Amino acid sequence: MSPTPPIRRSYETLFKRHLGNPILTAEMWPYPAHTVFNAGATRLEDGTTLLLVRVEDRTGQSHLTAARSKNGIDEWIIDAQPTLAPDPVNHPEEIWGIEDPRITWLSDLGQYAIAYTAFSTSGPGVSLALTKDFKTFERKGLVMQPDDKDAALLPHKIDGNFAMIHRPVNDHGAHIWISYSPDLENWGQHKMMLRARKGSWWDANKIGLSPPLIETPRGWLMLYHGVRNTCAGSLYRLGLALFALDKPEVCLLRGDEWIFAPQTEYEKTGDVDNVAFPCGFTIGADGDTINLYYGAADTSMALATGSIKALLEWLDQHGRPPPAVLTR
Ligand code: BMA
Repeated sequence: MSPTPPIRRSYETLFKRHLGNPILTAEMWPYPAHTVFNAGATRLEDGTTLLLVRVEDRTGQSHLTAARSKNGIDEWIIDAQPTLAPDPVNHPEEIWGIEDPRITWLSDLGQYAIAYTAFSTSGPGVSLALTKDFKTFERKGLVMQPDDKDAALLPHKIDGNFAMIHRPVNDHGAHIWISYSPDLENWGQHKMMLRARKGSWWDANKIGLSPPLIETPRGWLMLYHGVRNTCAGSLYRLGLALFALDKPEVCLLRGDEWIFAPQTEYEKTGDVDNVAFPCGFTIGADGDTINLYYGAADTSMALATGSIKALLEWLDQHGRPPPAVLTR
């Protein structure tokens, strides 16, 4: 029998905001930019933290630009020009810009995979690009047709196939799915991973993957955003779930409560108020610290740190296997 959880006097703080937030703003950009947010993140071989930042200009369209820092906190060196710009001539699906990249190091290929939103005239879809150095890119093109977004690859193959998480939308809702591919181009074996809940739940209206999954000995840890529509607009908050290592579509535990929500001025006020939207993380040298990079109010970039161990402990106390159908 599991031990009785201690009585709670307040909610746990699982992610601590960096006091210097926001860590990246449009004012720091080497060229005109309106907002900088929703960056993918990775740590390069030499220890440098690289953020691939979504930059929106005054046309309203977005491109991606790399910012590099030795400590992942400050002294960012930002590319002087867009690092990955939309290419509507060869990729018409990018006509209205490219957004929200998630980066995964694929050890099988010795390359980084970037899954990003391509904003086409039919809506947002998922595109993939590969790179070794964040200077040159091999575009794989649109791999999931609109409406689909919030995608990231798993870092290694599952049963001989690449795996990608994504969030298609249809009349039946916006839920998180996983699909498999032998070659990163042909995708199949589509499986539902996690459903948006209903009614008054904090994650009732839409859910989507936030950063790529975090691999732990106990399973794949997922931070996902849940959206609740209110009369005052949408609220974006973060929840936690754990999936089986060998069968990532199997959810082992899902927390009922959100664990992170817009609270500070830079998260509550901006182009889109009340948004905390992480698209990337790095792991600290201790193997436990999560540096979570998130877009704040679709305006700037912020950083918060958490612990894998603490997240798993929280899920043990506050999570449960999801029922087959969530109608409550
Ligand atoms: C989502 C995405 C994000 C954005 C968020 C809040 O649907 O488009 O890029 O940060 O909405 O506006």
